[in-house]
Amino acid sequence: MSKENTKYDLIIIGAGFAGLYALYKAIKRNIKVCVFEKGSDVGGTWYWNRYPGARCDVESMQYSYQFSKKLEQEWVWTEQYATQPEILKYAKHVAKRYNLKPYIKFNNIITSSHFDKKSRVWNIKNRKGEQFKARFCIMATGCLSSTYTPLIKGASSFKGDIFHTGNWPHKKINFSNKKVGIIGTGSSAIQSIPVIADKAKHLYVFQRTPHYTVPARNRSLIYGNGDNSYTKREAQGFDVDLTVEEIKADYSNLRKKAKNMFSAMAFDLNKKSALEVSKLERKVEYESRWEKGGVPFIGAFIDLNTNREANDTAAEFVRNKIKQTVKDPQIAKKLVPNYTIGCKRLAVDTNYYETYNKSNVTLVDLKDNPIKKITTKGIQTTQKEYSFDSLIYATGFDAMTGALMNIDIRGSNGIKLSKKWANGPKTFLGLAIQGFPNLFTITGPGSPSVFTNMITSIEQHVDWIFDCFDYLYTNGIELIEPSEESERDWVQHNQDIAKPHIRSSCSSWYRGSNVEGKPEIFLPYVGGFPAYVKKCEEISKSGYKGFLLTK
Ligand code: N01
Repeated sequence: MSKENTKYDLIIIGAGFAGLYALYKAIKRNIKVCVFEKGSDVGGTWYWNRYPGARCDVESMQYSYQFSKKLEQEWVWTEQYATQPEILKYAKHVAKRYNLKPYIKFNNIITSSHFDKKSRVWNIKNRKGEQFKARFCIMATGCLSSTYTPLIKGASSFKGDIFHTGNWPHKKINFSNKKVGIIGTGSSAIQSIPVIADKAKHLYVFQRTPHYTVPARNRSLIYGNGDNSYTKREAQGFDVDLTVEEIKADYSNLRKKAKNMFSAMAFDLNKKSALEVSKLERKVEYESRWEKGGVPFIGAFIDLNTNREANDTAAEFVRNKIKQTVKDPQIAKKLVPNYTIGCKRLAVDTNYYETYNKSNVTLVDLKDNPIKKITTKGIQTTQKEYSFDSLIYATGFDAMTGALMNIDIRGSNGIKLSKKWANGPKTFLGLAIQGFPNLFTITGPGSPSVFTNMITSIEQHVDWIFDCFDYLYTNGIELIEPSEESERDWVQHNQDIAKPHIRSSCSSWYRGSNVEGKPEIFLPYVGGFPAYVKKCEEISKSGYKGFLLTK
């Protein structure tokens, strides 16, 4: 086995949107760089999540890179919400357009990354036993890339086909005339259930907690020259879809508006409180957003994420929609969530609730009827055994920390990341970790990441890291890591602002509560994209205050 031991300036782990952009920047700067990628191609989350119905819930005109105006203008999206294959095609296009692939080692699983204090380099090993060295290491391993499969008694005895939505096979799976069981009702399940139900002989949905979802109202994007600018249409209240040419003509304005929003997504946010308007005005606002579709539903009023009473008006509206849509009142009752809306990530769907009106769909409420075990034929609950041909785990991810903790990362004193994070992740800005010099995490825990348009957050992180590289090179600094104090304060600040937030009011992967044994600590930064960017800029402008710099 070859022990390559090649030395790079920079090693990037992961060739999703984060890794690709970091690579692009490294090549531009003539940095000796190498990317390691587990998959056989680029795309990260969009390479793995190929389940039926997978698409993005951020508008495609916004879910794209903005580092190149040319790229922005030339790429053609076809739908309001792009499908997984289209997003993957985009990632491949970017890799080809900027000739990134020669720098990527595919089918390459990194197993360890150890910092050697003496030589000041990271020693990185892959599963084949090959070793590489680098001065800097960027972990572009993704927030939702380590799938979570709950340990259910008897799981290995199931004789049919087993799938996980987050690690879907690369061939077409045909569920026609098949009986299918799906565990979970989060975003992935909500997208796939209607599509699978269209084909399957029977679909059993095993639901532990009902999820809120709003209609996507996905549509084809309109091409053809219009004469209204984005700003003009904005003044009209976004009632009319813009043509793609109109959006592209005013792209920078759209991007600017997005960057001023909590979620780094441009949408119409009502500045009024839900509690200051009449019941009728509330209803009109919710109805209009329900009709327009998508996550902007949660922007109906300014305080839906911060005030429980306000939140309950939106939650009640959706609960009524579920009851109106699902014909069987007993089934509707099971689908109605009783917690705050937007606490778990608000899902966006096409015909989700309608699917429960189909005769080939059975909702199994695990609250009344818990799973006892998985059998050779299906799932045995306390009440009965459900038999099927295929079992799908739509059970989500070991979010934000899983992919990092899966690698044996050791810092300057040999300390293991998994040990340091045993009681929850500790980072400064979600970008860097005390005791782990010259290592950066893109959209790591403690950054806004999953609350935002991910591509925008990725670009902001990568730009910040490369500006930092420039500073280090210019000033002859060899090592950078956060101070203990700045890391401690950032972790504390994160927890302080998360505590009163609606997103802390239920159990979810944001808090690590979905994975058995994972410490419950709020993972993403909940202060919003603009506040976060301001903080990052203050730090870089101050000569990296809060970091220890060693010449
Ligand atoms: O995962 P989830 P996901 N027994 O963790 C259930 C992004 N995403 O893959 O709620 C029975 O949300 C669990 O039940 P409960 C998006 O950020 C984006 O769906 O814990 N059930 C839940 O219902 C999203 O939030 C897009 O009680 C069990 C489900 O499994 C994130 O990815 C599309 C169980 C897991 O839901 C994750 O979504 C898809 C058990 N032992 C995903 N364990 C778009 O852009 C877990 N569950 C549109």
